[in-house]
Amino acid sequence: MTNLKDTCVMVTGASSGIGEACARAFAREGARLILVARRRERLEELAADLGAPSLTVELDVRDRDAVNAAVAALPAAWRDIDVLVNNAGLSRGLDPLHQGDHVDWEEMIDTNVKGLLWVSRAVLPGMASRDRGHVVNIGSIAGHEVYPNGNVYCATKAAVSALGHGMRIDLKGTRVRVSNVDPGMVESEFSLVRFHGDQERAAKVYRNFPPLQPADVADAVLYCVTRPAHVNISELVLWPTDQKTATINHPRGIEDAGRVMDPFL
Ligand code: NDP
Ligand code: 8X3
Repeated sequence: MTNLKDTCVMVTGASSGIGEACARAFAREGARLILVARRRERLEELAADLGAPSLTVELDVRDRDAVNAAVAALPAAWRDIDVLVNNAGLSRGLDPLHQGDHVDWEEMIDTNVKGLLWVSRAVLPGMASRDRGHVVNIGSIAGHEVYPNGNVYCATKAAVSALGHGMRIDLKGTRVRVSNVDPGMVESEFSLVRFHGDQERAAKVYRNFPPLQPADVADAVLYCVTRPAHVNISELVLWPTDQKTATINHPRGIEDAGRVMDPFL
C-alpha cells in the first residue's frame, strides 16, 4: 500500500461535500493538504479542524490566469504536489435542452471541464518531471448515462471521463497514475447549488433512499491512491445500493416502495 504520510495533496472544491470529506480522509492518513475553493472562510474553518498541516488557497478554477498564478505562488515546501483531487464542480438547472439557460451551461462547462483542465495543466508538468504523482478526477455516473434534463451536466461529466482517460494515456512513460472516481447520488450541497438555493426541492432529491455520503466517495478516492505503485485504477463507479441507474431506484420507507421513481422530481 502507498503510504500517504507527509505527502502533499491538493483538493479542489474542498469547502464542501466530497472535497471536504477527501481533505479529512487524507489528513487522517498523515498527508499535508492544499485546500482550494472560492469560499475562504469555509477553507479556514476546515484547515483549523483538520489537525494536519494545510494551506488554504482561495481560487476560482474557472480563471485560468488565477489558477496559474496560484500554483506558481505555492511556497517551496508545497510545490511538489503528490496527489491532485480534481473535485471542484457543480450542476446548474435541470431543464430540457431546448429550454436551458446559457448562463447555467457556461458555468458548468467553465467549472467542470475548463476548470479541471486549467488546474491539471498547471499541476501535471511537475508530476511528470518528478516521475511521480496521482490525479483523481471526480466524474459521475452522469458521465456514463444521460438522464432526462441532465443534458449539459451529463456532457461535462462525459468530458471529465474522456479527459481522465486521456491524461492516463498521455502520461505514458511516467509513473504518474490517473483515476476517475464516478459516484451516483451523494448527499452534499450539490442539489442546493443545482436548484439555485431552493432548499425544499434539493431536500426531495435525497428523501427516497439512503444516498452515498461524501465520506463514502472519499473512501473510494483513498482506495485508488493507496494501491501499490504498479496498480492504476482507471475508473471506479460507486452507487447507493438502492440506486440502479440515474432514474431507477428502490425507494424505502414510503408506501409505494418498489415503484420506479424519478429522484429529480
Ligand atoms: P458541493 O456543492 O457540496 O461541493 C462543490 C465544491 O466545488 C465546493 O467546495 C465548491 O466550493 C467547489 N467549486 C464549485 N465551483 C468552483 C469554482 N469555480 N472554483 C473553485 N471551486 C469551486 O457538491 P459535491 O461535493 O457533491 O460535488 C463535488 C464534485 O462531485 C462535483 O464535481 C460534482 O459534479 C461531483 N459529483 C457529485 C455528486 C452528487 O450527487 N453530489 C455525484 C457525482 C459527482 P466554493 O463554492 O467555495 O468555490
Ligand atoms: C451527480 C449525480 O445523478 O445527480 O453527478 O447526476 S447525478
